[in-house]
Amino acid sequence: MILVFAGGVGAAKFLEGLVQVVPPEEIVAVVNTGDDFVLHGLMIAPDLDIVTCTLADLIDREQGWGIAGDTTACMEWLGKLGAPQWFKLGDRDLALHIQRTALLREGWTLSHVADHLRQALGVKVRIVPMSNDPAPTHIVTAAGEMHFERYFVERRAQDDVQDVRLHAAGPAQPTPELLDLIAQADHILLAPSNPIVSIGPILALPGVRRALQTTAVPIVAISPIVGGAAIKGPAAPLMRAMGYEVSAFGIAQIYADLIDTLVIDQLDQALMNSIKALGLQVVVTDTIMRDSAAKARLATVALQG
Ligand code: FO1
Repeated sequence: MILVFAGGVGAAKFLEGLVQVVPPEEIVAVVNTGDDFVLHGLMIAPDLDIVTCTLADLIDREQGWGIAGDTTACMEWLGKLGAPQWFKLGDRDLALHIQRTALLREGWTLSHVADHLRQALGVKVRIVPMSNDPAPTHIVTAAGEMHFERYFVERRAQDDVQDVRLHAAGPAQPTPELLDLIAQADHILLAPSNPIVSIGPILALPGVRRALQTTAVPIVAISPIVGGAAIKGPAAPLMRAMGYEVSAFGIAQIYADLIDTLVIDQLDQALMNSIKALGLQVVVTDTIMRDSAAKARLATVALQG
């Protein structure tokens, strides 16, 4: 079994590569829930939905989130009725949140809901939330402390980041099966997601780092930073705020005590020796997932790492 630590868009694209090179039934994605929040009275789970809808080939590929060709009738009426409009939710997207919220209210765990939704959408990869407890990521800025999505979407990541608070609602436990999945995995991959607010929340769960450090299985991470910049999302300001250089070397520093191999882009070839000096193996390749073949190639390289 191949266990992939996943955030949102970058991880979803990487998983689209992985399913081309190994049977999807052999893949388990453990997904960040730090972005989850309540809006319109609904339990929104951005990374779970991005991974699920991408693997279902339903995703809006322009945005990387939301459902392709979705309509916005409900959002328009929500606006007419005075509801917040800053987080764009299409009609089919809302159906996911309505059903998730209904099942959670009936007492289902988030894991059970995520598994039900991915099966309903025909996804063969197992999708496991990192925790069944609320584990919101808050960003501390000069304008105050706020949920990640308010910082990133509502306020367009304009605020200076002073700190990042993971699991800001209090102690969160890993999903019960997560530590077993780590122990049973034949490959453990950290997808090219934001190390601070996408992979970080998973690693911060009690027992996860220790489980990764004690498994004999090689742990391979793919750098989401190429040529000193993130392909998508706020990794740069968040890495800077946490005192890391915004580069593949910064990624290596964040993961140095956990991983065996870091896959970096050929643009970052010059960083190879400084990353090796941290005790890591380095694989240099084209990590830009510009098309299906590129995604499959990257997945193959990561599995060989
Ligand atoms: N990101 C935005 O920048 N603007 C949006 O309006 C937006 C809506 C949205 C709806 C559903 C969903 O699953 C994700 C959505 N995202 C939106 C993406 C999201 O903010 C981030 O990509 C993830 O939380 C980070 O991985």
